[in-house]
Amino acid sequence: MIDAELIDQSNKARAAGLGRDVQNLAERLGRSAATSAEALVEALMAFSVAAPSWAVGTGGTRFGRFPIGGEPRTSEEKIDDVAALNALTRSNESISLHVPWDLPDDPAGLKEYGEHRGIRFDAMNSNTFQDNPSTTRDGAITYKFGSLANSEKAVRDAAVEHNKAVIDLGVALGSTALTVWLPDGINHPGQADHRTQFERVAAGLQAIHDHLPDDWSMYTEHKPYEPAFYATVNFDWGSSLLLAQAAGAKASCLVDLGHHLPNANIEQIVSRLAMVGRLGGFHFNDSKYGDDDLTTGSIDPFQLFLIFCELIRAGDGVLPQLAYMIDQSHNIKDPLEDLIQSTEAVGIAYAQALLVDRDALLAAQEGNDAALAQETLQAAFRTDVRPLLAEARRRSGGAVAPLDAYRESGYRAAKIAQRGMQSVATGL
Ligand code: RM4
Ligand code: MN
Ligand code: MN
Repeated sequence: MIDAELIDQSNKARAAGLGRDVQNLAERLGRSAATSAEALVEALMAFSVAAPSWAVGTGGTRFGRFPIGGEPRTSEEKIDDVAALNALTRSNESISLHVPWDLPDDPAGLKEYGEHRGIRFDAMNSNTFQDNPSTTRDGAITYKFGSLANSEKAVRDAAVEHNKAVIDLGVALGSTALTVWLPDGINHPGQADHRTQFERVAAGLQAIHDHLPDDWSMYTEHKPYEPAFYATVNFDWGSSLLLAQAAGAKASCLVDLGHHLPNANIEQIVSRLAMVGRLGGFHFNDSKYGDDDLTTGSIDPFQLFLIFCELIRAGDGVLPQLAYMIDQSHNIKDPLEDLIQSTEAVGIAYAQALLVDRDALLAAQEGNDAALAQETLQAAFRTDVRPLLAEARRRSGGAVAPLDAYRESGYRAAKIAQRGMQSVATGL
């Protein structure tokens, strides 16, 4: 664990500087109660973004993987890493499991393990993009040609059963949501029929939906390509919406920021889905070309800001309660450092979106004053809100400078000593 004493020492050294920065910012902001420094700090203190269990290890690429060492070997060790992250940020209070990469023998024990470390279980993820022991059954069943859209009924049934089992496991862990990202699609034109595939997936999702407990939600996550490269069944937000509608009332759409064709206007997609009440959640990451899974906000922080503006618009001034998660693959950075940076980027975009003078923006929009509308957005986006994030962390018991504190803690070296240099977290 990250020692509270260490965080305290690290914060003490930064206390005076932070105090001055917050004070300066408070004087400059303070326009209205809703956008005061105090209101922003409180909003940030209440915000948490889930960490995926598969991102606490290095992901690698199709061409290779460079283990950083000390990577978690079990779901318990993944929880340890998220707990360490949360000790620093106080904004990552839950972990999202991927099954069967995470397949506890003793769910009640794992739940308790999380509880002792202050970590809840976020949305569950089902994996039908690989064969796995619980569904392949002696090689008779394979997802090579898809799961819910497979031409063989036995495979489709196995995929539905896997999702139901993931829901049951989630119930035992105290989770309340299932995210379904499917591999189904077509690699070669003519290989399968678009419509038949879609109808099969819709029917499968319906069956899975009917297994959800009353207080559960289900998220359909679209992606334009990968693992299928000619067409994927759930390829865009339109298909995702149709599938969520077909699945049932508890289903809504999950937007992974890396799952769009180049130049897609993601904030507009967010607006549309929110408008029809089917925006379920996010997988945060950033990208230049495709599903690059880079550090959130590292390539296009303005887009992230605009997405949060749409969220605040949807919640009429407050952030809607959706499933917020980071979904990244860390190739060359220490995963925990990358998650610290991504969490910070999400918080920055959130705070900046809260800062937007919504009345002024509306007046500019209704008055067709494009220049003033831009000024209004830029005034918020150009504000360095980082002291408010640091203050929110400090008040919650986290680190003013989480990356520095992480390095000072020697956490990675300790984990290398404990877990070894070649440990592996996920099953890819
Ligand atoms: C996919 C997608 C899913 C994630 C897998 C590992 O590209 O983003 O959300 O579960 O990767
Ligand atoms: Mn994702
Ligand atoms: Mn992805």
